[in-house]
Amino acid sequence: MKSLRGVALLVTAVLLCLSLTACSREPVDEAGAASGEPATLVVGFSQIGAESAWRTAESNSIRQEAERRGVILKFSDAQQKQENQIKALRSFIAQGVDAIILAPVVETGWEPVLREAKGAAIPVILVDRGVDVSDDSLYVTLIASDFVEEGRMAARWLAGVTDGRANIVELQGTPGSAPAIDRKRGFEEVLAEHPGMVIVKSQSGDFTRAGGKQVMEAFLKAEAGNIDAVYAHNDDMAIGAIQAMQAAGVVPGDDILVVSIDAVRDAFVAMIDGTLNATVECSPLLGPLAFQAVEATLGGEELPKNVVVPDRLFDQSVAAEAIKSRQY
Ligand code: GYE
Repeated sequence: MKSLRGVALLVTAVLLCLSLTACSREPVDEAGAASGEPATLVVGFSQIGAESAWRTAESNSIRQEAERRGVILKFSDAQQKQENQIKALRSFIAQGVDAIILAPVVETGWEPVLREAKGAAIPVILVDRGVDVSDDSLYVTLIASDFVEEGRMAARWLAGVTDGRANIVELQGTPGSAPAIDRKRGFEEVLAEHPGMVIVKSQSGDFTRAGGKQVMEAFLKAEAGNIDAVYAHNDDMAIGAIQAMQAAGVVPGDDILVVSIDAVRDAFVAMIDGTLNATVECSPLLGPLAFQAVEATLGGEELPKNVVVPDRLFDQSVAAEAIKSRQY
């Protein structure tokens, strides 16, 4: 595993390289060539949906950065359905956009449409979630957090505060999505070193508050008095689970510890209230990196296949101070 410092250096180097490239490129279309003005880029963004506060923050970041750069953004919300994303990509290809930014809902099933984009010479930049394809030339780069490491961080924190002994219930993200697969994997990797830490129940809450609440209600009924901790793959599900506990007369953050991932504003509010114990940051502010990558690749640059956005963990002891500088 790379050290955090190593990853930070890598990210800095990539940012520098991307920004230098971005500065040197002046896109020119026919009208622009005639007038001497740079052309306006047209970029299609296929977003998953609006299932969580994280997702809304990511959409805002992409929109703001497009506006800041004067890029025409074609924004498509797939309402959590891969088939809608595939339709959006086909429509972007038919319209002849300059580039596509894709946040893929699940990992598999992308090859045919990515081949169509490649056939039309439209570069695809992946943001936030990865895909499982046999040919990685089908996308330019993936800009995302290391979800496996996020899962490890959550488990290490829980092992520390429970002395390695806890009955855990897990609220998983969307089945088949990169963050659900990898956050589970990283968490379980650390649990393997702590035989006293056991996942007693695990189910998907689809990354939503309503899903987290509903699944936690069922867990509380099935495992009454037997749950020491909740591990939620995102803050929204953790907040739903907190509501379920409160309705059942259980004190969240105390009777049952709660650790989740994302570090959205409401997670800090919950930590200050004492109902959430810790959250691992996952930055949704991917707009600047995504458009730097778009401009760099259109300028003919080779980009690294994976740009890792570094994350950190916040607990209740730092929440009141940290919330002042949170941007999402
Ligand atoms: O953690 C969750 C969202 O893909 C990293 O998706 C993203 C995840 C994020 O719905 O809140």
